Amino acid sequence: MEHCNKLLYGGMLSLSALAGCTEPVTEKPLNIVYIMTDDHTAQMMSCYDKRYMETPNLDRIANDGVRFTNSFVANSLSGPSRACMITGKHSCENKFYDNSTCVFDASQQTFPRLLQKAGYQTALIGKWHLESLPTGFTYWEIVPGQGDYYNPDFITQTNDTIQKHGYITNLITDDALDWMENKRDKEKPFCLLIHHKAIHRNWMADTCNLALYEDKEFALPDNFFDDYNGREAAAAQEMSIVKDMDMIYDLKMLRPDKESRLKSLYESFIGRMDEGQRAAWDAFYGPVIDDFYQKNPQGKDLANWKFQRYMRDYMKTVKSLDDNVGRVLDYLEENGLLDNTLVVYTSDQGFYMGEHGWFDKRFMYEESMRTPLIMRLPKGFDRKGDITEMVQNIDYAPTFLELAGVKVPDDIQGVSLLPLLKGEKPAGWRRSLYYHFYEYPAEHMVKRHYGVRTDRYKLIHFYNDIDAWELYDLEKDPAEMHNVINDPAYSEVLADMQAELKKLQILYNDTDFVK
Ligand code: SGN
Ligand code: CA
Repeated sequence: MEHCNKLLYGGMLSLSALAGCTEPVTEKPLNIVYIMTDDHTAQMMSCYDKRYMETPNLDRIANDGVRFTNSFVANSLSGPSRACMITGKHSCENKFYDNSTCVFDASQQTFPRLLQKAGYQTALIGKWHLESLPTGFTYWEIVPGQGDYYNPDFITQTNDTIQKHGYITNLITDDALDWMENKRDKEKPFCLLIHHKAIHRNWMADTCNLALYEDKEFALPDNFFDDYNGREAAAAQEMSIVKDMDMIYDLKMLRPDKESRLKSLYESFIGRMDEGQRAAWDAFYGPVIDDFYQKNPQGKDLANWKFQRYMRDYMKTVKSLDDNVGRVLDYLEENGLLDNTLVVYTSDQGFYMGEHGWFDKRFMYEESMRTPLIMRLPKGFDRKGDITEMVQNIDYAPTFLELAGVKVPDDIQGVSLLPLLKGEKPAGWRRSLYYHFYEYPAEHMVKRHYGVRTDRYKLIHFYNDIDAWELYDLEKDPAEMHNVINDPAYSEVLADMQAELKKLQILYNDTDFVK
């Protein structure tokens, strides 16, 4: 019966073959539902990490499908990461290097454009962040820039800006369900990108979730009070929970007699709320604010207080997301779409939950270079459980194209994950990943760097106004606390990693940086 489970090429699933090896009577093309959040890190998903919170709907995807345990981005920042994902190319090739100076060249090749050309209905809903308007979509509705949590504006396909009433994660999902139900051509296969604003800073929960997790206390990560010894660039960042997290904007401790750098930004965000939303917000935060200023914690007590509030706000924001992923899964199930749809859940990068004392991302260190990646597979794909091969967000484009039966253009730098999803163990899978971060000088002051990661080692070069190399042995030092660049015991590893780095820079055309 082996052939009964075989996927036919051309993005078609032979249903009759699956049913009983008779002559094909009908073929259903495969759809793609790609859900991407912003700054949702694997530590905060129970299918990856049991320490903090339950995410039952995300776990449904992982339990019914696959979980990638070594999934990474190429440049840990929103716009660049999205550009890598949509083009299948590193930043040096798609030319969207950073959030602050770049505009995406929307005439370039992207997987939605190729899918649309091949007859797919393509849709994009939510955060886009590439500065130019989307191309290659049958339907789109995006939020301007980062978007707002409450009563957000949306830019429509006619280039109008409309304000919707409600909480962003619900509204994006409403729009996605409405498109699947009412707006698409149901005769055609579809590719729907649902791009959430959540879990981005400043982690504003929906009013119905404000009371959650308040009884939870979390242990500080072991390296929360990192001294950054031997890591000059790590010492220079401005993303410390203790030093840089804003008491009012991030931690919501608004009081008329208190000031902070980002107070006015926070006021503009809560200024978007209607009376009911604002009353619920104040009813929750009022007592927390009073208690905080009365106790006035200092030093390590204040650090711990900030960490607990950060964790709880973040988790409440994830809760809405998880519920809304559940709505999408239910819709697909109820409408008989699960069997011929690939459902992908990922984030535009990982995030620090207090590791090294940080929030934010950007660094090539593990927590931000990693990104969650789980998939529910269409019928006919046998793989279940963990996929341990190293994958990167440049791989999504070729995967989706191959799934749809569209030829993967030669200039795409990612590799299709389809063989892995079919349960094959491809010989000669890549042994290393390339990374390059450019946004500096900028917010959070993470210096420019590039590097290479293998399954065991990581080599990083920080450059521009610094010239610092770092080498980590991830097996012995998974938290990346000991830079062994000058340790003679690692001289052979270093030579090998330098050669690997050069190889990747040539392979991906990042040749200005070859040493
Ligand atoms: C905003 C945030 C930063 C964050 C960047 C990039 N500041 O500028 O903390 O690093 O976005 O995030 S805020 O004061 O506006 O909240 S990204 O995920 O979009 O790249
Ligand atoms: Ca992001």
